[in-house]
Amino acid sequence: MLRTLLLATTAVAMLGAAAAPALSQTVVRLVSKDLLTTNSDDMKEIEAIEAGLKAQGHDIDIQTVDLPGGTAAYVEALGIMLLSGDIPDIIYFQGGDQKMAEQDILEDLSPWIEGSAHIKDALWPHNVERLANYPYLLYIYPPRAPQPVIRQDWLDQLGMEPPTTVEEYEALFRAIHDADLDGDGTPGNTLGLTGFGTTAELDSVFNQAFGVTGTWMKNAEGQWVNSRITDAEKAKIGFYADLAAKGLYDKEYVTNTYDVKEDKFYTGKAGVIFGSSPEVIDIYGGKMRQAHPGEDITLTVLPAPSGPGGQGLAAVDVAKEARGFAISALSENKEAAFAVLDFMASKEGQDIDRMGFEGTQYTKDASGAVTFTDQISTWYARFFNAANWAPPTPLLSPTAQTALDNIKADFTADNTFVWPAEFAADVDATEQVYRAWVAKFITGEASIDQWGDFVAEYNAAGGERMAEYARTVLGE
Ligand SMILES: [Ca+2]
Repeated sequence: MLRTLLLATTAVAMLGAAAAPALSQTVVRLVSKDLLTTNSDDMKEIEAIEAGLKAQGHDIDIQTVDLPGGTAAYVEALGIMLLSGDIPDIIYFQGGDQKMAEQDILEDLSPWIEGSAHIKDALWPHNVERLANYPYLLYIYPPRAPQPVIRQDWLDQLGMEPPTTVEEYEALFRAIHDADLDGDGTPGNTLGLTGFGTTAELDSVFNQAFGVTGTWMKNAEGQWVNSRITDAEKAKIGFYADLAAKGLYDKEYVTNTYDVKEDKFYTGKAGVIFGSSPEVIDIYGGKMRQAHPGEDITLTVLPAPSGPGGQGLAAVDVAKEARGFAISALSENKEAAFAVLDFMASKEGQDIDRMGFEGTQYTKDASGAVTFTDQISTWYARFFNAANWAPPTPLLSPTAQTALDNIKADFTADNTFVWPAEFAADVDATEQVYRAWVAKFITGEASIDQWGDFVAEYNAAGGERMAEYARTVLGE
């Protein structure tokens, strides 16, 4: 009996020895928004990532944590989980990261990235600057830079080229308005341009044109002031208001939701709208073709115009990433956690994350040439959009590729910074004052001659206090 037991024990011990490699597998816990065990595509991708890592000598079991979707619900649930002491190795933040960084819960990623095999080559220029200012979040995507688009067949009908100056933009909006491009028999009922919520999209191409070079600018006395209250800003808002007064820009932009904005474009009630990213511009093109079956419609990206103050896409906030992946400073598996992120920035990782799966999102012929299927239209990257990755077959239309090339060619860093918590109320109040006055100028409720009233209200709402602080940060 004893002998049998000993033999059995030995057998187990030997089995254990034989299975020893399995013990070297590292568990990495990962929490990310909308990455769920109930989503079969998510789990298929995680399995492919594990297999890809294993092929490179990293035996890692990635265990995902399910949290509610929706930004507010995710941020709240994540905060509760972290404060309870349950801190996964890799954490995706979409807000709420600063207080975790302040409590030393987030790993400084700088040395890891410096020693990385892939991430350091995959970063976009603004990522490099944001990481230098705040080394806790990694979010490898091109910066958001809304760009205007128009139906190419409408440009052709007008016999016009894409506008390259502010004056040519107005001339294009005027031509769209005066023609009957939507063909309803009534000229004058199509807007040149529409938008939604705020004028932030327009600023993307008009800020530099009017000399709004960044968040902080020097006034005539050589002092830093918020660009919101400068003469350059006044000239830009005056231009928007003038377009609206002439019926060329949509006075209803404040109440338009994004789908109302899009609908006006697809139905011919507006000639130009802004797309927030190259991918979104392709979605607009697809929806436009759906709305007009049988017509061969392509969209054209319009360039950032030159104006009295310059030319280019708006400066990009590089104070910190607003969202992204962090590694827990308390993790016992930092090397494995970073290996996962580094793999996602590699060619193998990007092939999975950006293209999905052979036989579903794409097919390969005998020569290895890749053809994307319709399924690719609903596929999205769960991790990164690496600056140095190129698909084997174009993923973007030529139009969207133009938008991406513009973003790559035209990066300017903004001089904004992260506000200390005690300025939160001032930041909110001044932004509200600004948005309210811009709406009043554009709807005609206020005249641009009342600019001084706006500046006084802005400064009283916290603008003066903010500027004083900014001068201590920005120096001479
Ligand atoms: Ca019409």
